[in-house]
Amino acid sequence: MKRLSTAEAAFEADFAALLAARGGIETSVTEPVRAIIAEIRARGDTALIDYTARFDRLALTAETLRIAPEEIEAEAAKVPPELLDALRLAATRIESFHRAQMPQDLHYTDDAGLTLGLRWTALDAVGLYVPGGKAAYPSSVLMNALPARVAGVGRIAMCVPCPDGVLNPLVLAAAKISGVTEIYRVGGAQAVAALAYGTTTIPPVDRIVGPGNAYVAEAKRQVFGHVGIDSIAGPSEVVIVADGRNEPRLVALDLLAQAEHDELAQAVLITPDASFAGQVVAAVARELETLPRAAIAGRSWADHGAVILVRDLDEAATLANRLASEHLEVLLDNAEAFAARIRHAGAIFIGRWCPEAVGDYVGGPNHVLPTSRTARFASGLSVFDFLKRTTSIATGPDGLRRVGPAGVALAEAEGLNAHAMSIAARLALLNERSV
Ligand code: HSO
Ligand code: ZN
Repeated sequence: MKRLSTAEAAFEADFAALLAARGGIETSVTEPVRAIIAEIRARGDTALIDYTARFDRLALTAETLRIAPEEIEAEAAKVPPELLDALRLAATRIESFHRAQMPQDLHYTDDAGLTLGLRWTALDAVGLYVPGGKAAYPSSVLMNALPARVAGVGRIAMCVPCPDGVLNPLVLAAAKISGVTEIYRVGGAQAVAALAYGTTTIPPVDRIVGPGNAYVAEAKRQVFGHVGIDSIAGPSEVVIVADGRNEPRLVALDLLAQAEHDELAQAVLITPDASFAGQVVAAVARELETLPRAAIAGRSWADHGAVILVRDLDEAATLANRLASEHLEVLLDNAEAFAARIRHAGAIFIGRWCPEAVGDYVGGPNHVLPTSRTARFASGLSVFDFLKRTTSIATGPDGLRRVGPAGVALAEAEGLNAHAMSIAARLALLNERSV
């Protein structure tokens, strides 16, 4: 864990090093992924079945690639009722928040007499990648699928690797609750390629979302352009701005909640209170003695954790903006006022009773958020990732008379004569008729 202090001369250099340490894209898998995508494009289902046998030790046929509805039912029925209730509560809250995001169309006639429109429509089909193993978070299924459904996407096709054929009941229950229309037991770059280009069994989709390992991320990069993708997620991160009036153990647990995601995750505490900082650091060490995921969380805290001592909360706000973190917790008296000063963060958690984990599961806003300082220019997943806009212009003779001549002038200046004439010829016709 690094200790920084704005009062020290070395601060700017230390802080720059902290910022620079994030990011970095895995590129060593570029070639193998290219080969996998080419195979899927050439041999479709057969290649998908071969790769699944090789990587997941699972023998599939064209009939069993897709998980049958009865199988989904049977697996989902294994989930304890209280856990199903929790999933449903989360789903309801996520759904209503995303419904509230739905934008309005535009349609108005302007001063020149042109009627201008902008209409939002949903994508036809979306692919949702769900990683296998421990990172198969049911909450992430809800966070990816529900915005698509709320946006009005017709097909939501999910791919999830099932090593040795093992299904994850909670993931399947989450898929069912959130309106996923079809589920395939395939993973890796081959699943991304199948979703992007389609096979006999898996019809192609228009956009692929969801987290995955380095192969999945690289495959998404390579199919981008042919289909849309969400942003490629880096390791998770949290910045916590806390004063000395917090319970050190609670702040330690919030830091560890981020650190336990990944050895590369980053948890940063910003505080004006040096003795409080010491108490939090001690509490982190204490909790690590018993935390089940201490190996991961301890590595993350040791390698990427940081405590930044500031002279006042103005400095804290400036640094939080410069860090542009995925998550920002504001554990202060006047937390709302502080949060209002933050412009760069994926999601803000306001007040001492609002740990980031609330937002991971049951808050309502999405937990798929921009990492690695991309909150400077990017946003979390929302209905907008599943919608697109079509604009329209309608005009009759009057509107054309008003704006046409300027269009002709610009077209001529660009040397595009057919453009100029397509307007000018109409203007000429209008002149003749009105004479
Ligand atoms: N904090 C993670 C999301 C997550 N947490 C899923 C628990 N499950 C990235 O925002
Ligand atoms: Zn989390």
